[in-house]
Amino acid sequence: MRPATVAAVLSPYAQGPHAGDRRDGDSKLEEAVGLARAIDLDVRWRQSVPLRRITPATLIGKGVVERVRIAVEEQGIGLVVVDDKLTPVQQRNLEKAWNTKVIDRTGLILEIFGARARTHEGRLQVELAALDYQRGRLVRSWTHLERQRGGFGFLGGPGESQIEIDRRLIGERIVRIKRDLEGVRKTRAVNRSGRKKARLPTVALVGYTNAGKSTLFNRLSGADVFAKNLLFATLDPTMRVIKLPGGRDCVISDTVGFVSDLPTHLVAAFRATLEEVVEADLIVHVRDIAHPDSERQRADVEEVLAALGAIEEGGGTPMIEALNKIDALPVEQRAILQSRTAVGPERARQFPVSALSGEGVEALLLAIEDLLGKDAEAREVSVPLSDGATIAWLYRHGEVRSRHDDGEVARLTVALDAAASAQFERRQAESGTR
Ligand SMILES: Nc1nc2c(ncn2[C@@H]2O[C@H](COP(=O)(O)OP(=O)(O)O)[C@@H](O)[C@H]2O)c(=O)[nH]1
Ligand SMILES: [Mg+2]
Repeated sequence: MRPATVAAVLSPYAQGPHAGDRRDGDSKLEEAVGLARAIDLDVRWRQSVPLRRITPATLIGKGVVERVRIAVEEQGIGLVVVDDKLTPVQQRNLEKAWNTKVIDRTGLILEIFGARARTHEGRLQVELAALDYQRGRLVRSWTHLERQRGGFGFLGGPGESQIEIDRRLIGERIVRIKRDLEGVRKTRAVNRSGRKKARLPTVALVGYTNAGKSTLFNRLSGADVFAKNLLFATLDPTMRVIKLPGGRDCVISDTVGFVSDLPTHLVAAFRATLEEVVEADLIVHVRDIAHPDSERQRADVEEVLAALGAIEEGGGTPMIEALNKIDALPVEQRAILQSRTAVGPERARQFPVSALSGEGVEALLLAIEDLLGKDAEAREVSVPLSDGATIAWLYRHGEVRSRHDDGEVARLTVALDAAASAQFERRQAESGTR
């Protein structure tokens, strides 16, 4: 494994007359650090800076630029993330001032998506967004160079300057990707239904950045992260096979986190990285229940999942919520939450946990097992229509998904949990010996 890049995160926030600005600034910084960690940056220095006015050349003011310069030098920082939008000129000026690489928020998010896009479609979609971003940089950052060079254009056609060639190449690549995407979309549905049958049941963890998905992922898989990372360095580190309490295996996947104020031109790329969620057998929505925006975040996540067709009213993939970070709640609030989820209608849907301490995680695992159990044991059975007792038994103990009566027999697709399934085997064996 290559050593992690030592990074600094600088999070500018608009400072107005509101008392909440400071806290907004803090949670914005926290999120930015969470994003940086998502691509394994080793964040050694972080700071949130109020932006009273914008300095055109560098976005942030002179004093802050100098403070960062010192930190970069002292800590051996190789990359500074500026959690805002930088123009190409600002980015270049900061790189010069700090003598280090600088990326802005969009650049960081694109890095994450690029590292995490798993499907062909996801990769195409991310590349499309990245090219678009690059093209924007190219146009503006090269303009003055071009003027200096006088536009010889000896590399291209008549009168074509380097920037125009680059722009044209990017444009051509974009056209090609768009065409590929069309093709991928057409075959997607077919592939999906074919794949779903042969594999282990999959649980996808979704939620906002910093909700605790990765912490829960590690907790659920009981992983000694360090050792595992070394062992499986070449495997996808965001998927693991875990053993459920009852002994069954399932795959658990840690997905790309939702990001607050996602730049609109990155929405398609983000959704593409969530493709795998659509194919999951169960979605666990990890929520930071101690976050002040917890409810709004929940609504956001559900809206996106619904738009992807991952969850639907009265169908689709089952979803439960892990209400994470209960250890960070005030004692009374936590008690209320725990009693509500112990008896209320939320009982089967919401599970208070602390990924950090492990509290509640066993109950969550049992719920996962229960929900997967129903799905995985779906099977097809044929019962003589004369055997009304068995048919009635299947309706009572299982979930009948489909039924075709075919002459003398009823052909049923029925989902049975492990216990019901065993019982059914016994019934069949008994009726066979009669
Ligand atoms: N207090 C508390 N902090 C947690 C808990 N779970 C995760 N965190 C912290 O929240 C931050 C983000 O966690 P992480 O797992 O990286 O979130 P992700 O972005 O959703 O993968 C880290 O600083 C974790 O230590 C929890 O149950 N309680
Ligand atoms: Mg994570």
